[in-house]
Amino acid sequence: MLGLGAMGTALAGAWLTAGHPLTVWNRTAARADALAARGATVAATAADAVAANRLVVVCLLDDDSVDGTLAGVDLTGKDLVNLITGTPGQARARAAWAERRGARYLDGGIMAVPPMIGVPSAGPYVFYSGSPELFEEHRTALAVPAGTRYVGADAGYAALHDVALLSAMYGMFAGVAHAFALVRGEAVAPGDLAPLLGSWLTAMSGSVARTAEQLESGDYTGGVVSNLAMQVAGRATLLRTAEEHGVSTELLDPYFRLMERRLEIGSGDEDLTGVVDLLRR
Ligand code: FVH
Repeated sequence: MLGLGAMGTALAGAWLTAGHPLTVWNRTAARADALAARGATVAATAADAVAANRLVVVCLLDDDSVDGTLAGVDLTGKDLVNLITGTPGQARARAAWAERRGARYLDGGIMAVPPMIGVPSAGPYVFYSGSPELFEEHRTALAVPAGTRYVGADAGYAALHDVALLSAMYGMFAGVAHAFALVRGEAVAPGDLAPLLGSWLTAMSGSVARTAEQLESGDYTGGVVSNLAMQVAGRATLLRTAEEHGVSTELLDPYFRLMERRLEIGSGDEDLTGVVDLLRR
């Protein structure tokens, strides 16, 4: 295991708890102390850690730190599992790089934060893509800290799924920030709004499946619940409320602009699925 930041330490801890023999390495050596006390073997160098076992798991900060850490390290015959959050392009390049060095490669995208690791009831999982043989061979060990979802032999697909989900999450965070900004300074406690926001977002999440159905069928008018023409008209209320409350509309504006563009081309009887097509360059 290379990389003992917040996530690497959580992963290593889960493997140790499950009784897996583990060799660890971290650039700042002191971060390995607690794991050593729990039975991990601490390697002096990244090369020593890689040499210790066939399965090599990397959880460093980013692609550059993987490059720097593994430069010149012999990867012949190794099974390299890279769990950094990177782009699909970086994953594909890293897979080709590993293959040139005689290693099999699996890329991972972690859908969890460190406290969820090793806690199945919290629902952590990791997207994996790349060598199917590597995945099958190490499936049991990989499933110890978090669930596994193999999404294809294209090494970029784990990152693609990971970044798609994270991007949707930031859209949700943006909406939540705007909602809290609206009630700030009013006699509405954030703690009172929070459960209402949470349950409303959960109720609205049903639209995700409808969007997928429309994208797959190509018919964006099927099963429309709230048409675009009505929603574009309604945006004025949201913008005016923001103005009345001294709240910037900078988080809402880009999405509303896309809705307007879609309406301008005559899609008023659809709902919001057409925005997807406007985003593709
Ligand atoms: N923590 C989270 O919530 C997210 C959850 C989803 C997945 N991400 C990704 O996981 C990767 C590691 O994240 P992390 O949380 O462990 O990150 P840090 O706690 O900041 O630890 C970073 C480790 O990387 C080492 N490191 C950084 N730069 C270098 C370098 N140039 N050479 C060698 N090692 C490097 C750092 O070492 P040190 O600072 O202790 O010496 C830590 O071990 C990441 O891709 C997330 O996006 C986490």
